[in-house]
Amino acid sequence: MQEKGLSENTIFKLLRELHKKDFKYDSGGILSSMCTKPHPIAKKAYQMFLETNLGDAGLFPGTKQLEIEAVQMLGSLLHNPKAAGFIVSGGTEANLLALRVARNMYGVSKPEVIVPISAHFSFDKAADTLRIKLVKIELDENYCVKIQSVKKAITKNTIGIVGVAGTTEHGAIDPISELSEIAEANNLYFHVDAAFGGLTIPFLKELGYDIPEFDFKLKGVDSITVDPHKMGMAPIPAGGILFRDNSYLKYLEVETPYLSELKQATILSTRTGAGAAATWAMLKHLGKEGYKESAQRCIELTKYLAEEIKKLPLELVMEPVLNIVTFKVKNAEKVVSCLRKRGWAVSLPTYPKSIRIVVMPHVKKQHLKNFLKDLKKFIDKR
Ligand code: EBR
Repeated sequence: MQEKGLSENTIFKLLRELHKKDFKYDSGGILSSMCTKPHPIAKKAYQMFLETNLGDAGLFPGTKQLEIEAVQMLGSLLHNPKAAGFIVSGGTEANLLALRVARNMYGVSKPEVIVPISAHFSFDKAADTLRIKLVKIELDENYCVKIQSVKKAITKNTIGIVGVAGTTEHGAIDPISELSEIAEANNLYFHVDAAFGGLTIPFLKELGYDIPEFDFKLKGVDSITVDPHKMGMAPIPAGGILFRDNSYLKYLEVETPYLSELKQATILSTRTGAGAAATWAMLKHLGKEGYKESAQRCIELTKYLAEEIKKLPLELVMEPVLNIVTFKVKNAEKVVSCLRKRGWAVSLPTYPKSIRIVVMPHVKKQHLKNFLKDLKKFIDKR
């Protein structure tokens, strides 16, 4: 650290230089991310609440109210206006909180949680932190968890099951209602990771897409992760964890003697209220209509991209259910690295070897047309 501070001009000159190195959502080059360019109103709300700390919520009762209302709005959308929870740092913290409740609720000495192999790696982090064994279940031909294998995996140590509504790699939706029934029949905790799908599926259903129930409508569902900083268009950090009601929170709370509130449930202690404010602003501003429009746009562009990829001709890994396209390419690593040199960031799923594109709200048709032109060049060259 230098002795004498730099001027504002110099600071911002240096910041701009490094910022230039980053990918920008507006270029369309970011095709691998589940985050997107935050909505201008969400950004404004975020800035307005930059100084707030929900870790000492008694000092910021207005911000706390925004968090409570944001959770209620998300809960209503997911068929449970009584849901209790928090706007946290992201899906990782949300999933960790869900497993923490399950572990503390059941008090089994060697707890096991059943997850599909498609579950996000945040569950590995949560399991390691909480000393839970994850029992990973294989997928069927639609990249959804195999129900029969879930049933077979239940032991006396099993405390919970996780289903994913919008898997990270393929956007597949596990058979949530079957999993919910299994959890109920075996008295197990059931968490739905809808970090990605939770702010898309309800709107696609309203638009007439045939997607089975995945939320609190199903009696066995105890908690849901739904991330405003993914399809919600809020800035990072804004994750969402919803529990069926506030009776779950006692399994998380620790005493916080010197603060303005006596108990705290989240992993982070000092935590921004800006994510809650931005989430609240987005849910209020866009309303169902706005989110429906965004979901429809993304899914239509996804279908366009999938059809064009088939024409190349390349084989899709699966027909898209949500706004993710995965397709098989020979020498995928090489193609990805060529694409990157041309300014396209796409990712390489683990199973099967393929290329993955997430069609987020910042992606425009023209971006996809340009991308397809480059992709064609690279696959022709191989
Ligand atoms: C992808 C996050 C991502 C974001 C990846 C930006 C690349 C980017 N996924 O450039 C599920 C189903 C996920 C997920 C993250 C998480 C963790 C949980 N569940 O803590 O907010 O797809 O990253 O969410 P996080």
